[in-house]
Amino acid sequence: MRVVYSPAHLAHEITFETVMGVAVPANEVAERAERIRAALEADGGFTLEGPTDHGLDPILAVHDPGLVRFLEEAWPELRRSGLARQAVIPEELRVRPLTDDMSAGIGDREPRAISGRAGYWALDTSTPIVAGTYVAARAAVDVALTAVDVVFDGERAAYGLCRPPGHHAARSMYGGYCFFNNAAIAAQSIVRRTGEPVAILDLDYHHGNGTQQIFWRRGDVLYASLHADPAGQYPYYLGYADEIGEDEGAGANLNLPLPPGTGNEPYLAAVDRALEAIAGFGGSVVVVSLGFDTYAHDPICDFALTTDVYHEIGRRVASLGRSLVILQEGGYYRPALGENARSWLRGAEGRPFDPLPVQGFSEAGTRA
Ligand code: SP5
Ligand code: ZN
Repeated sequence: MRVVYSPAHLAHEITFETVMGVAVPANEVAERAERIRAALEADGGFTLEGPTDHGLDPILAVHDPGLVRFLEEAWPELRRSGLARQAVIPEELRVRPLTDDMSAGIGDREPRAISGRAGYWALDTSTPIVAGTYVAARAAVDVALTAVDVVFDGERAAYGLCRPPGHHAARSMYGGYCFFNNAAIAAQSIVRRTGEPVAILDLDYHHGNGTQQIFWRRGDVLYASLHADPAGQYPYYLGYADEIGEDEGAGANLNLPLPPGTGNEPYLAAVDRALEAIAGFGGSVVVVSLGFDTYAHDPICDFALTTDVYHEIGRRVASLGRSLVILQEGGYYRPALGENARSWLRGAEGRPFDPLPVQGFSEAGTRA
C-alpha cells in the first residue's frame, strides 16, 4: 500500500497540555507518527512518499478564512506580545450563553489580543499552538489530499499518516488536538473531483464533532461514526444517536455511541451497522478517520480493542468494495501504535495479520 508521510509534523512539537487548568505531559506527540512510520517501513509491504503542495483553496472550501488566518498568526503574535508563554492556549472561551437572548451577530467580533483571539476560535484548552503548528497542520492537509491523489491514480487504498489529527476541527473552530479537518477536506475534494457522494467512516474513539458540523446539512456526504458515549467522554456536547443531520443532510449523519469498556465483539457489530449504512449510500470512495485510541491500553480512553481486531476491521471495511482514503486521527498508547496501524492496513489490503513477535511490550501492555 502507498503511504503518504511528511516529516513536517515534527515541527508541531508539543510537550504539555492542560487538564482542568493543570499542565500534564502531552498526549498528541510527534513520537506517535514516528512509531507508525517505523512499523510500516519495517513491514516491507508499504511504500512511503511525501505529500505534494495543494495550496489553501481546499482548506478554504471547508474552513472559515478567519480560522486559517488565526492559526497562521497565533504563534508570531504570542511572540510579539512579549508574553513569556510556551504555547498559545486560551483562558477565556466564547461560550454560547454569553449572548443568549441577543440578536445574531452580537458577540461575533474577533478580539485583537492573542488570548481573546484563541478563545474565540478554540473548543478547549488542551490544544496548544506552538511555533511549528501551522506548518505541520498545513502539511497534514497535504498528506490527506495526496492520499486522495493516490486513490485517483488507481490505487484501491491509500493511507495518509496525518499529524496533527483533524476530526474535532469544525468550520470555524480548532480543538481536540486538531487544527484543520483533514478528513473533511479530503472528502470535499473527492466530491468536487467526482461529483459523486462520499462516505466518511470515523473509527476514532472520540466523536468527530468537527466532521459532523461541516457536513451537517449536506446530503452528498455521509458521516458515520463509532465513538464513546459523549455523556462521559470528550467532546461531550455532540455525538448522540439522535443527531441525524438537517435539511438535505437529514439522515446523512449516523452516530453510534458505545458504552465504556466496549470490546472487540460489540465494536465489530457496530462497524457492521456503519458499513451497512455506507453500502446503502452512493459513491465509490470512502474516507476513513482512523484512530487507535480504541485500543485496550490507551491512556486517556476506555475501550478494549486488541491488535488482531484492527486487522478484522480493516478487512471488513475493504469488503465494501469501495476505494479507501485512510487518514490517521488519534491513538495515544505509543508502544502499540505501529503494530495496530500495520494490522489494520494489512487487513484492508487482504494480507494476513502476521503479528510481530513481542517487541518490548506484550498484548497485556506490560513490558516484556
Ligand atoms: C484526535 C483525538 O483523539 N483527540 C482527542 C482529544 C481529547 N481531548 C481531551 C483530553 C482529556 C484528557 N484527559 C486526561 C485524563 C487522564 N486520566
Ligand atoms: Zn480520539
